Amino acid sequence: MTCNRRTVLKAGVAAAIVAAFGSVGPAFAAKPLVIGFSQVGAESEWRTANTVSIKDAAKKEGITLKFADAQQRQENQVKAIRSFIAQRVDIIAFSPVVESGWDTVLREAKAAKIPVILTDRAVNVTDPSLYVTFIGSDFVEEGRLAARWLLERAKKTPDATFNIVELQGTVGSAPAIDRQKGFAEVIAANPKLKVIRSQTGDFTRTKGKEVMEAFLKAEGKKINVLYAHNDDMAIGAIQAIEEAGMKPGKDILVVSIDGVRGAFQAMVAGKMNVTVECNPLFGPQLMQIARDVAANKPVPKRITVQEGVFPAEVAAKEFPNRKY
Ligand code: GYE
Repeated sequence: MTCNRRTVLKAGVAAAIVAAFGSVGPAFAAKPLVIGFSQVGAESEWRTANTVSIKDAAKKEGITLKFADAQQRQENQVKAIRSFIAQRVDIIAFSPVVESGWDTVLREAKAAKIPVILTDRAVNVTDPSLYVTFIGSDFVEEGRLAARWLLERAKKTPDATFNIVELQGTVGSAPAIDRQKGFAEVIAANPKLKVIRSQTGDFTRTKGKEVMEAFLKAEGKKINVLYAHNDDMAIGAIQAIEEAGMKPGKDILVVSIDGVRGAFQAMVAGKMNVTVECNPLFGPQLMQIARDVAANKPVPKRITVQEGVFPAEVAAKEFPNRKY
C-alpha cells in the first residue's frame, strides 16, 4: 500500500549509483515493470478468464502486477487507482465498471505522470488525453452481430412474431450500453422483431435467472426470444425457462454474447441458439502495450480484439478449441 522504507532505500541506492557512474550499468538487472491493475470483479466466466489471462501474461513477462478486484463497484476502483498512484506504479491499467465518473481520478494519475491503459470497457471523459490507449472489443458490433443472426432466423418463418426480452448488463457499463444499441439498430429493419421487456441482470447468472423469472411471470408464452448481453445471464435465464416448463432454444430462442465454455455446452445440449464471441484473452497483448507505453513508443489510441459468431450447429465441433 505505502511506499515503504525498503523501496525508498533501494531507490536511494540506485540514485547514488546513477550519480556516481552516470547510468545504471549492465551489471544491474533492469527493474521489473510494475502495473497496477483494477479489475471489475468476478461476475462472469468471461471475467474469470480475463483475470487469468492478465495474471498469467504478467508472470510470463516478468512484470510485477498489483491486482485489485473491485467487486463491481466504481468506488473500489477509484480507491485502487489512488493507491496505485501513491505506490508510484509505472502503469495503471483498469477495466472501468461503468463509463462515466472518471475525470477526477484520471486527472490525478495524469498529474502524477502515470500512464493509464483502459482494458475491455471504455470511459466517457471530456479529455481523451487522460488515457493512453483502450484495448477491448467492439461491443456495438457484437450487438449488431447478435441481431443479424436473429434477422436471418426470422426469414425462415416470415409470418412469425419475434417478441424479444432483453437482459442488459450492468447499468451504465460500456458493454450494456453498446450491446443494446447495436442490437436495436439492426432489428429495426424488421417490424416483426420487437423488444417487449428490457432490464438489467448485472451480468450474473443469479440476476439473469431472477429477471427472466419476472419476464416470464409478466409475459409468459408471449416471449419468443431472449437476448442476453452475456452468456452467464443467458445460462441463468435458461434455468428459469426450464423451471417455467418451457424449452429454451426451442420455445424461446436464446441469443447471447461472450462465447464462454458454458454457452457452448448449452448449445450442444440444444438450449442456446447462438453466441457472439467476445474474447477476454488479451493479457499478452496488454503486457506488450504496457511495455511500449513505458518505453514511450507510440501506440494506437484504440486497439480492438478479433472475434467470431458461433451458432449452435458448430458448437460440438468448436467446443474442444475453446480456451475460456
Ligand atoms: O461480456 C461480461 C462481463 O466487459 C466484455 O463483462 C465485458 C463483459 C462480458 O461480465 O460477461
